[in-house]
Amino acid sequence: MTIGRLITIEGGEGAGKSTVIDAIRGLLAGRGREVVATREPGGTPAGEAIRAILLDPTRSLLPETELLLMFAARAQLVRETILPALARGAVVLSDRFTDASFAYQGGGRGMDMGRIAELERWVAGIKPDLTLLLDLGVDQGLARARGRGGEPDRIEREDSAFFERVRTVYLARAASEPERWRVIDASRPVDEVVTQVRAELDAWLESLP
Ligand code: Z5A
Repeated sequence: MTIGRLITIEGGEGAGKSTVIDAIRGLLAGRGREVVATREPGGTPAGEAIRAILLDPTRSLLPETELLLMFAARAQLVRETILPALARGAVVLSDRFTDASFAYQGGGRGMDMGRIAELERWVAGIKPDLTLLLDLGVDQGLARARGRGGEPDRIEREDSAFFERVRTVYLARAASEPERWRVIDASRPVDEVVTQVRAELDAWLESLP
């Protein structure tokens, strides 16, 4: 029986998560695995409605509201999509997961990490098997995100200091759990980033029982 796996892609603004996910879907499918790609916040009809509230730049949300809405969308995604896909033996590729709550709400907003860990245990209940952190400097990431055009969303409107705290938490989490995380230097051209991600993924897949 094939064992399902959860792979998450994390990073700050404009790190290239969507670009990398598009590139690695084919690699996994080429190995004969069912691939289910999803994103957070969102990924289900209810989760996408919650995402619209979370990112609406005209709304003012308390940090507690923001955190709980992130986990409300996650509860729906885990039970509706991720757990059934893992039970079928699929590889789930998620553009962000619970680590983003530690980085953005814990680091960015300064919320209590213990509370977030409690929510992780209660609401998410699962941890990724592998997490790819696309790391790059805050200024470079913000420049890329702005280069895409369009109005910044509610969270993208935060200042550089907020995103520096987000990056610090991501790097600390990666350093504290190196068997789960792979840190990718995302400041390089897309083809170099994708080549390294493919190599990391190949090595990891080979190492699986
Ligand atoms: N959030 C949270 O606070 N708490 C949580 O628990 C969760 C999320 C789950 C929505 O996430 C927001 O929710 C996010 C975190 C917060 N807020 N912020 N800020 P999202 O993932 O949907 O939004 P995002 O982080 O803003 O993603 P993004 O800006 O779409 O970034 P991306 O997917 O990592 O990048 P991309 O779209 O692939 O690339 C961005 C641009 O750069 C694009 O024009 C690419 O062509 C270009 N690009 C990509 N890679 C490269 C390289 N290597 N070189 C040059 N140019 C590149």
